Amino acid sequence: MANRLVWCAILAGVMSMFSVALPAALPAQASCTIYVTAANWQFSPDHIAVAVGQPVTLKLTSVGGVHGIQSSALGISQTVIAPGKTVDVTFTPMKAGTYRIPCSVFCGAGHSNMALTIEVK
Ligand SMILES: [Cu+2]
Repeated sequence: MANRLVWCAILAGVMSMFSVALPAALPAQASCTIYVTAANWQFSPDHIAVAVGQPVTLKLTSVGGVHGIQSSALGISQTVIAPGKTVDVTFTPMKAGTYRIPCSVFCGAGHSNMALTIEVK
């Protein structure tokens, strides 16, 4: 399956629309929600992009197998993603970079290749 990129563009879009005309009206922290589905053995999307300083909520679910994410660099504590349930993870990325988050629950043959990439810019 090809990589898919979801760009959380709420804040970027607001800024491009209003930064010249209405700088004082910018919301300091527009929040952003991204749905991510785990399966054996891939996150979908497996590549998301978010903005520095913008709170992000990931809504995570699984359609096959038990998976997980964890990133101390991004402030995401160990989170188990189980089939048929949705778990929310909210974090605020503070440092630009590309963060590869491997599946944090051993899930079988494809486990070592399963990762979610979060690009912060
Ligand atoms: Cu997994």
